[in-house]
Amino acid sequence: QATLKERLAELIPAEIQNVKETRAEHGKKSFGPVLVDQLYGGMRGLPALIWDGSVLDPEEGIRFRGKTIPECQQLLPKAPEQVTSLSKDWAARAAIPDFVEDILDRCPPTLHPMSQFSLAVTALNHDSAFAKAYQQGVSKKEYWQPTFEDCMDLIAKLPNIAGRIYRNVYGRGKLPAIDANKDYAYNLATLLGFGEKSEFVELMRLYLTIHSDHEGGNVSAHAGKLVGSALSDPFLAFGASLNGLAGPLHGLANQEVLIWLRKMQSKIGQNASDEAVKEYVWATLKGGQVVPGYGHAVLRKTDPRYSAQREFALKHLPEDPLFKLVGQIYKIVPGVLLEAGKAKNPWPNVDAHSGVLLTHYGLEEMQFYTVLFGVSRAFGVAAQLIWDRALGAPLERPKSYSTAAIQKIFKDK
Ligand code: FAM
Repeated sequence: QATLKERLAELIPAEIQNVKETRAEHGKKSFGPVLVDQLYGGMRGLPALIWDGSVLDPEEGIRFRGKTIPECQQLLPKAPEQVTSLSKDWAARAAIPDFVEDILDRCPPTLHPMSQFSLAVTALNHDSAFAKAYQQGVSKKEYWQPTFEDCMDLIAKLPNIAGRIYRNVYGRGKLPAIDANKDYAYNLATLLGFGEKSEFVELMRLYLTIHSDHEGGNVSAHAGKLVGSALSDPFLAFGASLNGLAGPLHGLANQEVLIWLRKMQSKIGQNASDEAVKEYVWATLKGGQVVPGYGHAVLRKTDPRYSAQREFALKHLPEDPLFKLVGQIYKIVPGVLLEAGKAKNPWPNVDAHSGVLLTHYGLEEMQFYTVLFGVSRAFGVAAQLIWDRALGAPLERPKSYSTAAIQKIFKDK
């Protein structure tokens, strides 16, 4: 049974050849015009990155290595020995340095969990295998190996970092030890204090999978890729990802959804009528705020990551009042967003549902939700960093223009 690293070493040469042939045949071909609006409009739809790990179709949603979420749920994990050996490897790498524990312990509980998370991850640069190898003059062809080691260490250390932040900020006492005979999701759940709730462990397995990657262009994946392209090690690169994920329009939305739902309940009650809910949604829009958990830069249909969570809720918590409210919102918000006429996608995204599931099992501290999103997103960012180094992805350096230049270039066109 090949280890993950041995399997990668087998796959890389063929992919290098595949890219070489693709560039030889198509390298000089054009996608077509780049519009001035794309420079001002956040590069929407701009062909700019390569990433094979996942592809996002606006209508269908995400495919991980070509498989939809339902297909993944059918197929994984059918190779328990692969999972077991990886779980054991991560358990063996899980401890974090004392000084990183001290950094976390010195953070005031008022420092947002995402800022604490980013501090700790950046500090792991202290023991980076890639940084060390680079100083020792590692050859470019070998970059992917120390990158792989750092990525395994990064993923392995996240449950202890997340667990320590959760227990420090919310006063949950000492961390339990990692169990080398249990999988990653079980250990994460246990470090948070929910390991004895088997349904919560099952929720962690779903949660960690569906948040892991969402194509290469979302802020956290793209930030990691960009910073990694400067040969900043995976800890520095993923620190950048986390700082992007902490944005309310990106990963912080799962916290914002719960805050918005709670504000709505305090304003219009626990069992409000559709009319009252609709009025509240309009009030949010008229107040110049966004409805968190709805819309998407690429999706134009309900996010399959939302649907997968809805199925879990229908199976495990059909009577949960907050789950019912999310269902009521789902009936009302798209119509309002369509009527308001601005959002290109009126449907829910992954964040519209995630906090409701966590709350049901007692993880009610919504300021912590994006930390869990970050633990999961590490899997996608790590995979990209390893493949980018394996394929020799160069420094990313797009061209910027001044508005004066735009006016000059296009004034007679
Ligand atoms: N509520 C209110 N207005 C919205 C909206 C929403 N849910 N979604 C989009 N709009 C507005 C948007 O603000 C923009 O208005 P302005 O022209 O005044 O700036 C207009 O509709 C056109 O925006 P768009 O092209 O439809 O969306 P973008 O691609 O610019 O932005 C999102 C995409 C996700 C940032 C946007 O839908 C949004 O702000 N959603 C709410 C926050 C959220 O749920 N983010 C999480 C996204 C999730 F996928 C993730 O990353 N975790």
